[in-house]
Amino acid sequence: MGKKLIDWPTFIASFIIILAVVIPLVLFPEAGSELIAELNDYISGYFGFLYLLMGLGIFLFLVFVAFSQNGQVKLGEEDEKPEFKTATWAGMLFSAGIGSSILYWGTIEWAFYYQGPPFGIEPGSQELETIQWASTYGIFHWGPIAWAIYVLPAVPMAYFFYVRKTPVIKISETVRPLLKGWTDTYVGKFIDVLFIFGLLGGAGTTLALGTPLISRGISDLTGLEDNMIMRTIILLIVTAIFAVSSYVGLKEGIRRLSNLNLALSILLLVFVFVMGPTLFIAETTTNSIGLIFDNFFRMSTWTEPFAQVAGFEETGFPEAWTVFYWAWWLVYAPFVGLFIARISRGRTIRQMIIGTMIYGTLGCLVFFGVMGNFGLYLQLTGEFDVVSLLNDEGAPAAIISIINQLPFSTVMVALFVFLSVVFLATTFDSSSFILAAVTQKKVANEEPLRWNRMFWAFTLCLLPLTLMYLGGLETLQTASIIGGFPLIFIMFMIAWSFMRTSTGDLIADDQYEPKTIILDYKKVKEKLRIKRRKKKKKEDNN
Ligand code: NM2
Repeated sequence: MGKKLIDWPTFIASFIIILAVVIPLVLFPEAGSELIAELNDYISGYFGFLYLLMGLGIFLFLVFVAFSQNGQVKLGEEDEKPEFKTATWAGMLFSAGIGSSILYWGTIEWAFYYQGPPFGIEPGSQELETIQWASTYGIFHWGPIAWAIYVLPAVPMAYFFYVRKTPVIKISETVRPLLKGWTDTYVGKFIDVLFIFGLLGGAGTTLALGTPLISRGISDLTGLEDNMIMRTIILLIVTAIFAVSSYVGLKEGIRRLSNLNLALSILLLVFVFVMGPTLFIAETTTNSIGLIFDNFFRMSTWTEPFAQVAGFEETGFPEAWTVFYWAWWLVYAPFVGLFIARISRGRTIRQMIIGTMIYGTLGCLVFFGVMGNFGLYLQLTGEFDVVSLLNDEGAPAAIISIINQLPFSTVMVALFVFLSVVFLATTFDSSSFILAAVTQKKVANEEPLRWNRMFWAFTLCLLPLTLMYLGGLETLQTASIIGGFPLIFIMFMIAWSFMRTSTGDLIADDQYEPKTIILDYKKVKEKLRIKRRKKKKKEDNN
């Protein structure tokens, strides 16, 4: 069974961590919930600004890289054409980075902001301001900074793949230029375990959010009661769908399903846009674009600093939302980054960075613009009181009810549930793939061992199951916030390592011209050596 292939220290350490989190929570749910709430307050309260700075920092750094000499580096041979057409590339990029959560938050995020607006706006008193931000803030949280967080690890990975020709799958490998020999010791393993810890937290949030949504939808369609048993069964069935298809080698099947998902998502969006309040959606979304451009830096740095000391009422908005989101994107970044790197052969670093930020943002903008503003429209016109339902019965109920307001409501709810199931199954697919790959010493034929993938697929269920039992949005968010914390520092190391390596390579090549790069690092070293020798000779002669 290829046991020799397993990197046991990483494997066991990761498994122990997950058990160490899950078992106490199951045994002591109340004390566990309290502890989680305290940890959340502590990390997001004291270090929230760090997450915000990281987000903005990564964005500015990547814009700099894209337009610097490093950005012109071609990921592949000098005259190579991009492996995928741009439209295909953008679609793949989007499916890799986005899962069922966009159905959830895209439809309902506005309703949270409508009740708890940002920037100290009094809910109910400044109606226009409140509405404007309600329809806009979600787009910001799924916008350029979020996608910048995704693409940062992709940059060194793609560079190592296609320029240095060294395959990189573990996150510890991307910081090798900095860690050097330490990468192969426990320091490197520790970094990989931290990444696994983060991903388990992020996937925990995703699965614990997505499952109740599916459950509510099925209950709506079938009349069955939506309860914990049904949710548990759904989570296990989704895992099993993925596990079986992956075990019998239906990898192609999952990929097709995920393409189908993209097509059906577009269908859903077009349907809602055309059959729903088309002009309202178009105008509100356009308005949001302007609002974000105008307030980009304000939104990315707003920490609500004076509330505590000056006695204003503290809303906790930045911690509950922006900090949570940056953490959530962060925990997914290393593995989505790996995927982005894989599909970007033949592009330049600049194209990869700017393309990811633009296409990713546009995709999310359309989702939030159409789905969110449809819900907002129902609320504002009084056609349907989404907010009351949200407060009484929770987000999944509110989301399914919004979809129920569409023409052909049963078909649309069924479509929505189907989309969520496939989105969740693909999250299992990619997350378990990467968890298995990271816990192996070697990955033969680019496929981790099957049993190892199965193992992680089912292990992935443990945390969301526990989180669902504990309940509460904050609990789910905390999983990502805690999981993401160590990654802030790792991201910094990744950026540093990349600059060190790529700039070193570029400087080393005196023949450097835009779009030509050194593909062979040994050659670079040789060149450097010759240069040094020549210099020394000159000095000796003098
Ligand atoms: N992100 C995009 O749950 C999902 O849809 C996976 C979530 C990080 C907010 C990604």
